[in-house]
Amino acid sequence: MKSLVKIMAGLVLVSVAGVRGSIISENFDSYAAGDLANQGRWFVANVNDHQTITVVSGGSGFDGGAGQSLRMYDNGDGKQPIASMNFNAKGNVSVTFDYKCVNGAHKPVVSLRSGSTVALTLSMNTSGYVQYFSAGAWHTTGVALSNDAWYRVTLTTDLASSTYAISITDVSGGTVLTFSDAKFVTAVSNLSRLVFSMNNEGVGTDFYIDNVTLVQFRSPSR
Ligand SMILES: [Ca+2]
Repeated sequence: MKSLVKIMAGLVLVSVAGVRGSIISENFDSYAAGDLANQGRWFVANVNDHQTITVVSGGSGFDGGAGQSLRMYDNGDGKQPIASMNFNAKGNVSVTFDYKCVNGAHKPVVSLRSGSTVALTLSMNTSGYVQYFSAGAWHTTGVALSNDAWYRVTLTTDLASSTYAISITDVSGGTVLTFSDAKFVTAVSNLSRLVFSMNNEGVGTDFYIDNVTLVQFRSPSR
């Protein structure tokens, strides 16, 4: 029944928003546990004695903890561990992922890029507040996430206005954050790269990602 509801919800989404299909669908459950060393379409960088990016047992809280997830850890030597995936999208995209921060909120980062140009970047400050970067500064959304809890994050772009909507829910389905006017860092005409990373000061950062999906769609005006 659950999957039928999902399919029906998907059909509604197609008819309303003109979704053109899923480009990325990654639950990390098919990998052997261990380093995510450039497996599949993933590209991993800056992993060494101080930084690890590994597939670990224990999946998203949205899956009841079953399966596996991606763990990113940094105990600091000035490098930024990066896990990224390239894709080829025309028009706007919506990216969703499950997220849990365990050991402090020290700047986990997600960004969407067009080639090497950062279109948007979303992070948390050291108090856990969700923030986006634009016009040379971080801007808080006014909402903090708790440590050790899974959240489902959805980012939906509007290339025409260089803005994006942020939606975050918790495992009980409750809305944690809806923010419709986050600004891009740089205006772009297309998006082609999804990046999970952390800032240089992310010492002791330990966060998990699961159920990464990315769909592309064209709004009626594009
Ligand atoms: Ca999983």
